[in-house]
Amino acid sequence: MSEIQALTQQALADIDAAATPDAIEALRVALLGKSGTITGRLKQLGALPPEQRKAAGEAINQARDTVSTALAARKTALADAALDARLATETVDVTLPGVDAERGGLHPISRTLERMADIFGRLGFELTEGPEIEDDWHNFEALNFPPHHPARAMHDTFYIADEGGEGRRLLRTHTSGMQVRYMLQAVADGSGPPLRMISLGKVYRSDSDQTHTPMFHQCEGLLIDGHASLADLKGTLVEFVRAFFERDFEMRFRPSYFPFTEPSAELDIAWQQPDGSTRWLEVLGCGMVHPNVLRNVGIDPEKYTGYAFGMGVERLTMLRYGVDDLRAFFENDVRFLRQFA
Ligand code: 2NL
Repeated sequence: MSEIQALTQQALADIDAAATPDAIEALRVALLGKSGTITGRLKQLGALPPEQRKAAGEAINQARDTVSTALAARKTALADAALDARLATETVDVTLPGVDAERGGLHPISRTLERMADIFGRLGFELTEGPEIEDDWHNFEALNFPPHHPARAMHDTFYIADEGGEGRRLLRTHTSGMQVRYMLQAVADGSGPPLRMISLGKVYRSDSDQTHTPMFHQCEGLLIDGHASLADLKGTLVEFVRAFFERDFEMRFRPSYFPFTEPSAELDIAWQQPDGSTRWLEVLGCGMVHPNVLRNVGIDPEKYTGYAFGMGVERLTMLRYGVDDLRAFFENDVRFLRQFA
């Protein structure tokens, strides 16, 4: 066997043994690259006696072609094997069901907040939202709460630590501070009265048991103009209750007390029990705005009257959807929440 044939045999054996694309590339460089063995033989041709050059040249060229073909074939074989291995492990079962994008939904409390804003919006009430940290004046003083009203006590209200006296701040116990701000603003910029607005949002009381949570939501409304009457208040609230529950109820206004309204009332609805009997259920509190409140924001109670109302969002949500445990709204159990989505 000639030397070039032996070299070719060895090269073919090496190529056959190469197990990776990198090994193939290394062999190509070693054999056919600039300083490769076969390239070297071609370079040495010129040193041979002229009569030997033709045969030697043909032999080397043939070796180069053979090796080159073998390299390409081995490279393809390795690539095919790698692809087969991937196909065997990375199988995709196109008959499997697809992965659904889960669609979220609004929390039932959010749904009620939107529902209230929508119904009162159609009745012409402007929606407002405001700060959850209030000062004593906006939360109590302006609203005619006497200095020693129980709601102002430490055990009912969350006060900001280390603050005392007139300017002490607190987590608002109702959204009424917003009605105060709204009235002050309207008087300042001359846009009202007349005015009508609602406020929606979180309120806080230091209270926690089966039927009370330290945070809950409130919706409050206020209308002031030259001739607002108790009849207007009743008409508006009866209409709201019908629209909210999408049902007709027997309703009654029962006398009550709030510091910021006089007279004050609570609105009850006749609720049909599963056993066929009816029960009066309280749904909201309301009344005619106390003259002291109007005076406190610079509105003349001799010229203007107003009505106001307030309701608990959780309470109305429980009634509308038949939820019997307040805590369900705060546990974030999707099995409960997805029923409202
Ligand atoms: C309830 C009762 C009520 C008001 C809120 C109010 C606000 C101003 C003036 C007069 Cl600025 N009144 N708000 C009036 C009566 C009742 O809420 O049971 N809420 C959960």
